[in-house]
Amino acid sequence: EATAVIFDLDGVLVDTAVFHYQAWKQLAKQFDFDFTEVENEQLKGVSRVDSLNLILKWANREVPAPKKEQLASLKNTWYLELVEKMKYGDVLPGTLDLLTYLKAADKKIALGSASKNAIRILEKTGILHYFDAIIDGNVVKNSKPDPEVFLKAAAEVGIMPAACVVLEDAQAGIEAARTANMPVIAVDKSHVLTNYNARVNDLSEILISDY
Ligand code: B16
Ligand code: MG
Repeated sequence: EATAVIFDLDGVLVDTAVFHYQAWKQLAKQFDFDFTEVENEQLKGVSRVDSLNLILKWANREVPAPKKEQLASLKNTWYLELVEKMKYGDVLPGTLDLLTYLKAADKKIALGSASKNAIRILEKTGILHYFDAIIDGNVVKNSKPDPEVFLKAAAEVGIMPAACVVLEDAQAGIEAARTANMPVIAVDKSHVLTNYNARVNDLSEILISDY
């Protein structure tokens, strides 16, 4: 039975992927690249700088480092404008029930996200107070599939990796959890992920006592 649950953010708790998509699309337009949802899929769980590098590669563009920083920060400004429109309770199906259940059952709740905007998003949607530990893009050196983010989360809540369960919507996150020796439940409506221990369409399908 899991003693701690480590949540990915984007695609598991909140639907911010659509905001990332809009902001990247707007940025790509600046260099005449038509960024589509197919490419956006490949950016799930990928850090901001790695995402920009991929888009530049797809667009066949080379830009110097300072310009890259400028582009990433412009994208983030646009992204945050969309995040600011989020409201209390703007979370994916099953999120509030699961967090409430876990709290009542005295399980540790941690965040393991690549995002540098994680705390703002948890605040805006009203779920920040549930978390015992927040490990995000500001704390982690090596992005998923490196297990660092989940190992740090487990350490911070004081639970052995094997007694944690990870909830993820990206393949890189699943690999990170496996390498961390943690069971992982894929949140994967579209059946595109592999190598997980269990799969759900969304958090409303999770009976955490099973893990
Ligand atoms: P930011 P997750 C990831 O969140 C997103 O899936 C990915 O698309 C994004 O580029 C990354 O966070 C970084 O986000 O620009 O806010 O730092 O799924 O790891 O919670
Ligand atoms: Mg995700």
